[in-house]
Amino acid sequence: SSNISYLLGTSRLLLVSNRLPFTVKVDQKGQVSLAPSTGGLATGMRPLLESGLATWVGWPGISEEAAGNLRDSISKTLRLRGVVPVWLNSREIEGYYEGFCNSTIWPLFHYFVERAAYDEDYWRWYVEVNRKFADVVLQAYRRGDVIWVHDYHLMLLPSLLRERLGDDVPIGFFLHIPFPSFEVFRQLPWREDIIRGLLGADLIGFHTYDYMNYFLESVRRLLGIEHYLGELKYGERSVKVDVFPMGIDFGGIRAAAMGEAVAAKYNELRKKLGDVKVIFSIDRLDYTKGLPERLRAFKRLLEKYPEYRGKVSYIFVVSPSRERVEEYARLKREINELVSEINGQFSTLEWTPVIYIRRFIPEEELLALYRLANVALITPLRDGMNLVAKEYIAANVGHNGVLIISEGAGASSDLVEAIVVNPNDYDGVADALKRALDMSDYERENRMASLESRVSSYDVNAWSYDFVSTLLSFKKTQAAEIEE
Ligand code: GDG
Repeated sequence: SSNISYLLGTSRLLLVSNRLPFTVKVDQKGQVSLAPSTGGLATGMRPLLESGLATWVGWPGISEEAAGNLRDSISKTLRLRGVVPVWLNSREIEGYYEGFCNSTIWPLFHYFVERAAYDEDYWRWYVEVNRKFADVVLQAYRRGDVIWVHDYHLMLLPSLLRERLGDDVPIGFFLHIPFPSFEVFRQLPWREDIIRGLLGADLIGFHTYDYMNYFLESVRRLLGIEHYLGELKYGERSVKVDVFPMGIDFGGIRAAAMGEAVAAKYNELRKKLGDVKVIFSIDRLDYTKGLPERLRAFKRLLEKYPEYRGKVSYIFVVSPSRERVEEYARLKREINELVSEINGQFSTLEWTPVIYIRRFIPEEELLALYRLANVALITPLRDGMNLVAKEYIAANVGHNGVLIISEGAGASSDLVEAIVVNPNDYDGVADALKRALDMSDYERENRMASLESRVSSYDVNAWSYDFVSTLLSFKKTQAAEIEE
């Protein structure tokens, strides 16, 4: 972040995302507290906020009604931390967040086409809330600010800001989820609005080349605009499109994983588990993460290779997410059934095949589990990047682990020394598990060392530096060309 400071000079970075790096909690006595939000975006960018280089605009995670008469004092507390809240009422949360964001865009962009709801009202709320964000950003904006908008909740915002701030203000946009192929994207009734909304930015970033190319193809097919080396003309302006595979706070995670608290937790868990090998995964509860499929693959391992019975346990952590969307309740039931089926069929008095933890676990425990795990089984059906895979590499300090990653995760194009699998191929995943469990020390060491050097060299600081410097230098060339 010190590099970024050099880059920014006297400018401020104005980060805009749906969620803030803090979630506001109000307890029964009306006491307000701020809990740091987890997730890659929050942990990755929080240092920029704490160093005073950035101001952050976003939704505090509770409704305006729930905040009630504490609203203004919460806003004040947040402002002292460099955060500007966008308050949403429960109608807006329903229509925009639970509706258009999580019931239309999220399923469609992850290729769950039949789950995508096309609802005029959702769309109207999406437009409305994007406008609301624009108003708050404009109030927070100071001359010289560099604006960086994040993710699928705010795809109209770049254009809304451009209209009101003019062409000189640098505006970047980064998409944290996949951008789907044109055949899927075209199903969206508001496809052109979305594309035009995004093209208000100077720089549009994606995790992988595939996502970038799908986006460029959509621009070409819908607007007839061709690009040259990722640059295109939109009206009078130029727009650059590029790839920035998001990283993690490698140094921070490595240091914490080697710290005393995690070591104590690690020793405690190791003792409790005895000498079984551990397969581990952690995901938010989400149908994109391939959770039932993964349980079926683990079951296949126990059926196909009975020698692992009693020898390996799967620690399966699912943290709560978007509880109010009906799809998620159904998924929870399906997982419950599969876990009890596997445990009912294979458990012994000494051994439990699937250790299912369905709650948010503290960071120390998470890091201890990363250190402990012989195999990290990260097999989402689709995932923009997947930071868990990268965190595992940072925290697996003893190099005693093997990473299995799905080809549906953006991270699979970064982490080429992992074992790459198709998450729908249960036999293939079972075989990959066997291969990982039986891997020689030599091969495991080598793979882990290469993965480690990838993940440590392009960490989250390098990522944000890369994005902001690309945005600023692109802006500078533009200005120079206009002067000529
Ligand atoms: C989106 C994209 C993309 C989860 N449960 C617990 C916990 N976590 C932390 C993990 C990790 C983060 O949450 C999850 O990040 P992912 O990248 O794996 O997935 P999404 O939340 O879906 O994020 C994704 C990302 O944006 C960034 O661009 O990679 O593809 O979908 O940091 O550690 N942390 C703790 N306890 C939990 O129970 N402590």
